[in-house]
Amino acid sequence: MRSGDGPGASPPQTQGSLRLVLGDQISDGRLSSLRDLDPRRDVVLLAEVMSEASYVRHHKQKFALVFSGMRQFADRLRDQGAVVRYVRLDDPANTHSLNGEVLRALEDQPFGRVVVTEPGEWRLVQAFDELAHVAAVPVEMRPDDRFICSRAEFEAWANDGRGELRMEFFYRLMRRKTGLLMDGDKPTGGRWNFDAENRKRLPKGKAIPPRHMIEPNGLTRQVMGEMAARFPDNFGTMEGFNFPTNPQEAEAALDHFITRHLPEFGDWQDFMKSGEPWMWHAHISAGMNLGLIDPLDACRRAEAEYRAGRAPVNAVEGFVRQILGWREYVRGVYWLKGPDYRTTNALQADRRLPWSYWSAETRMACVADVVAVTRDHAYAHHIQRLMVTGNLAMLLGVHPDEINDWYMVVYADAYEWVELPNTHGMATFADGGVMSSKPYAGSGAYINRMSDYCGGCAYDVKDRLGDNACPFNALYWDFLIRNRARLGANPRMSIPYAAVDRMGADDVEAIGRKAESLKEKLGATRR
Ligand code: FAD
Ligand code: DLZ
Ligand code: SF4
Repeated sequence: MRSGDGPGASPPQTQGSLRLVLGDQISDGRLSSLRDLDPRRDVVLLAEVMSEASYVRHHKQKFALVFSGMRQFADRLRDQGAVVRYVRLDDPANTHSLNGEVLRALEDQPFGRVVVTEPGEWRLVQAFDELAHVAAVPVEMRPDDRFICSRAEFEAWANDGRGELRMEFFYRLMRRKTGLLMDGDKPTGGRWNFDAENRKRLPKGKAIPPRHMIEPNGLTRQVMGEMAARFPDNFGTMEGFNFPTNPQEAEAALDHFITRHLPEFGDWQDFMKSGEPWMWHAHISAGMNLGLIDPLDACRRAEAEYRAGRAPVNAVEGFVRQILGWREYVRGVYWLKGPDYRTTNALQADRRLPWSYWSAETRMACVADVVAVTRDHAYAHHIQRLMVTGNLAMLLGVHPDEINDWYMVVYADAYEWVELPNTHGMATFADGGVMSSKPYAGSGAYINRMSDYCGGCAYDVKDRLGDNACPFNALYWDFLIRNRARLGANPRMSIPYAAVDRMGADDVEAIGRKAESLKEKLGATRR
C-alpha cells in the first residue's frame, strides 16, 4: 500500500480506479482520493455497512447525519457526471464491511487500483492494510490534506528535540505558517492567547442569541425515519437533530455563528447554563468533521470579522485557537502516539461508568443537564464535556475503555482521531500527561463558579462531607490524595497539594470514606 505520495505521483492508469469514500470524507472538491477522478473510467464507492454502524453503538442522530450526508454527496457527484456505486445498509447483497464492499466491487468490474484517502481511525488503517494483502490490485492510500497541518509536519515538530508536547507552542507555529491573526511577525493584539479574558461568569438576564435551527431536508427526514426504526435501542432521541448534511446547510450554520455569536464567543466560552446547549458556541464540529466545512476557511472568515471591526480580538483569537490550535493538535497527537495510545491507564482507573451517564437520572443537576442535552442533541459544549462528565469520570476512577466508549457513542462529532486525545488525554489524564501538563480536575467550587447549575441542585456545593454534600468535593480531594505519588511532584499541582498538606489525618480519612461511599452510591463500582 502506498501512502504519502500525492495524486501527481501515480503512474498512468490503463484501467479505471475504484475510489472509496468514507462517511466522514464528504468534502466537495477537497478530497485527495477524488482529485484526479476520471469520470469516464473511474467509479466512486460509498458503502453503508454494519461494521461502521456497530463498532460503537452510535447515537441515533449520528446515523441520520452520516448516512444523509453520504447519500447527498453521492447525488452531487452524479450530478457532476461521476459514476457512483452506492451501497445502502438495507441492500441484501451488502457484505457489511468496507473491505467486503471493495472486494465485491472488484469482482463485479475490473479496476487497475483502489484509491482511498486515509481514514480517521487506526482500526481502519489496519483494515486497509489487510485489504492491500488480499486485493488483486494495488491499494493507494493518500494523505487526508483537509487539515491545516499534515501528519508529517506535526511529527517533525513533535520530534524536534522538545521534551513535552504543548498545544500553545504548536499553535504559534500554525499562526506563523498561515499568517492568521498575525501583523507581520507579531500576533495581532500583541498577545498569542486571550484565554484569560474568556472565563467570565454570565450575568443574570444576559440574552443568548437564538440558535440557527436547521430544518431537516427531505432526504434527512427519510434517513431519520429509517434509522430510528433500525436502531431503536441506541442512545439518544432523533427529534433534536440540528446538524448540516450538505454544504449549503453547513454554510448557513457557519454564517449564522459568525454574524450572531462570534462577537461574544470569547466572553462566556467557559460558562455553562442549565437548559442552554449551545450558548455562544459554533456548533460546527459535526459538519467540520464530515468535511462539509473547511477549517482554514472558517478561521479566515472569523479573522475577517475582526479586521472589519465587527468582532473583538479575544473572541476571534479564542475561536481560531480552537480550530487552528486544539483541533489540529489533537489530530497530530492521535497519529503520533499510534494505536497503543488508547491502552494506557496512567491513574489505574478501574471502575464502571455510572448508569446516569445514559439515563440522565441523577440528583446531580450538572450531570443531569449535560446528559439530557447529549441525549437530545448528540452535542454538548466543551466545558460540559471536560468539567462535568469528563471530570466526574476521572474523579470516580472510571476505566478508560468505558469512558472512551461513552464519548464515542454519544456525540455526533465523535471519531477516534479527535475523541481519544480529548477524552483519554485532556479530560481523564489516562495518557499520563501527553496531552496536558496537569489533570483538569475540579471540585464543586469550579462548577459553581462557571455555571448556574448549583443553585438548582439537590446537593450543597459548599459542603464536603455531609449527607447532602456535593459529590464533586469529596471526590476531588480523594482524587488528589489517592494519586499523590503520580501527581504530587507536578509544580502545577502545588497549590491543591498545599491544601491537602494542611488537612489533618482525620480529614483525610473522612474524605476517603465519603468518596468510597459516593462511588458505590453513584454506580461507579469496581469492574
Ligand atoms: P466551539 O466551542 O464553537 O469551537 C469551535 C471549533 O473548534 C469546534 O467546532 C471544533 O472543530 C474545534 N475544537 C474546539 N475544541 C476542540 C478540541 N478540544 N479538540 C478538537 N477540536 C476542537 N470534538 C470533536 O470534534 N469530536 C469529539 O469526539 C470530541 N470529543 C471530546 C471529548 C472530550 C472529553 C472533550 C473535553 C472534548 C471533546 N471534543 C470533541 C472537543 C470539543 O468539545 C468539541 O469540538 C466542541 O464542543 C464542538 O462544539 P462546537 O462546534 O460548538 O465548538
Ligand atoms: C460513522 C459512520 C457510520 C455510522 N457508518 C458508516 C458507513 O456505513 N460507511 C462509511 O463509510 N462510514 C461510516 N461512518 C464514518 C466512519 O466510521 C469513519 O469514516 C471512520 O470512523 C473513519 O474516521
Ligand atoms: Fe453539580 Fe455539585 Fe453543583 Fe450539584 S452542587 S450542580 S452536583 S457541582
